[in-house]
Amino acid sequence: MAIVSRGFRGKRATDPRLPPGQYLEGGFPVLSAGPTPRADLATWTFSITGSGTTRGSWTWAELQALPADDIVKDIHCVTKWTKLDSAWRGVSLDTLLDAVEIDPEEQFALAHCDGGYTTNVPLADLRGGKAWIAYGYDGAPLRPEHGGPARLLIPHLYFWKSAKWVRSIDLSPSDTYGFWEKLGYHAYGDPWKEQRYWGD
Ligand SMILES: Nc1nc2c(c(=O)[nH]1)N[C@H]1C(S)=C(S)[C@@H](COP(=O)(O)O)O[C@H]1N2
Ligand SMILES: [Mo]
Repeated sequence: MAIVSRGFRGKRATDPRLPPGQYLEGGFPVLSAGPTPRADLATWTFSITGSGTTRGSWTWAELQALPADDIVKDIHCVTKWTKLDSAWRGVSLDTLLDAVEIDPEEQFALAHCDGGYTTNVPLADLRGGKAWIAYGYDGAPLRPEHGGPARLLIPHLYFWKSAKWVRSIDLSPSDTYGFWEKLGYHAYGDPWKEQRYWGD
């Protein structure tokens, strides 16, 4: 009887939303490679660039004026915590990318942040309702330690791709590794394929 009961509980403990090798985290850990930058919203802009030219740029007020989504997604950090049903508010990258000119060969993106952090992602992963510039979390402005005023949110990839304090996305015909990717993290980072490090 005890054995049956234990097996039953063991099975229920595995949430199907948990990717391989991950555990459930109830809190919201802060993971930053450096100090938290403080942005001045009066001069803040978010830009999309490519081949040395600016394709589009939005002030804080202009970004706030765009249609926003309320997003509820699971997020997966490569250090193995997964947070279910995290609730964000932000502007879809589809809205921003549709507003700018993009050369067909520019299929790679590198996000740049205040503080110097970078991360690469294929342009295709920023389209199709899969990525946002998020400025709200849990019904409040996104706190600075979690990337406020605004961060990239790409929940279908490991969370290091969700660049905090994002200021621009640079489009290019070639893929350039970002901060963690140069240090050995996987170029793509699919949590369901456990693409944590080079060679995974
Ligand atoms: N600019 C910047 N963005 C960043 C990071 C960082 O150090 N700097 N860390 C990444 C990593 S490894 C993770 S897991 C998440 C952590 O986000 P959080 O601190 O809101 O949990 O942010 C990602 N984005
Ligand atoms: Mo991370």
